[in-house]
Amino acid sequence: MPESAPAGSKPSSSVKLVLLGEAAVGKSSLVLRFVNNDFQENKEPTIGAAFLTQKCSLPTRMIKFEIWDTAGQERFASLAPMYYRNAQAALVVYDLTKPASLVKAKHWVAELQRQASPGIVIALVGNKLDLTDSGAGQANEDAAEAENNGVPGPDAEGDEEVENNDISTTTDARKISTREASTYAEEEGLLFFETSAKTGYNVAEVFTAIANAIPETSLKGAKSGPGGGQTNLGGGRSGDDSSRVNLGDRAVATPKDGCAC
Ligand SMILES: Nc1nc2c(ncn2[C@@H]2O[C@H](COP(=O)(O)OP(=O)(O)OP(=O)(O)O)[C@@H](O)[C@H]2O)c(=O)[nH]1
Ligand SMILES: [Mg+2]
Repeated sequence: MPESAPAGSKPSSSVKLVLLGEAAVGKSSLVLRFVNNDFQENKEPTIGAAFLTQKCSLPTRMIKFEIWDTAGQERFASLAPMYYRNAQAALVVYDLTKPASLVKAKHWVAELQRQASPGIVIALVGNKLDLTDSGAGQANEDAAEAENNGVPGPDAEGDEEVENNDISTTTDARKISTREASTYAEEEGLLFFETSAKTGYNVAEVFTAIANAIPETSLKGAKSGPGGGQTNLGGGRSGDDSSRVNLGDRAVATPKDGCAC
């Protein structure tokens, strides 16, 4: 049941969202873009997990995302269930220049389908679109006007890939076609986006689509903690993407409130 809201404002609901995916695909960068509208070229790997919050304003309600950004390094993989437990939404991220990262993403999707909450909304996200011809023209979020949720040319014949004649400025590093990933996403009933955390392309759109896809019945009041209940608050810094969950110390950083998307 949604949290009660002050008179005259929209009802507000918390949504626990987890990011999963191979190391270095850009999970933290997507969160940093969404929460702080920022990007770091050489972002350090996440240790354990990071926790941030961000609000997303829909026409009829306010969604407060409680975001668990997990570490992709294999040594942290066994901790993931504690973050996706009770999650209402998941972003499963791959790097569309790295085929192995899509294989890993499919494993995460299968694990979520097996073990996470039955109604979990899953979005498959192909990140680093800026490294491809189809992303090269998208200088910033303004490009998000493009058709098909901003995914360039998924239904064009010969999805490999959209012609971009500006060869002087681009090198297409794409290794996973839009069609391959979108077909898989459709088969599995996932939302699907291609994004660039670097340019911001399609990032807010992913979260907005998730917010819209959460069934009314699964919306509930604020919760925090990796398991959706208990939180051990430690001495982490609040308010930026380096708010970490250091599992060795059982310390959880203080959540940060961002502005509405
Ligand atoms: N070109 C480009 N680089 C990106 C993009 N997103 C992230 N990166 C870079 O990729 C590297 C890894 O990004 P992270 O956000 O740390 O990746 P991660 O998935 O959080 O990695 P782990 O925390 O180790 O699981 C960093 O150097 C980022 O700057 C993107 O959209 N485009
Ligand atoms: Mg990270």
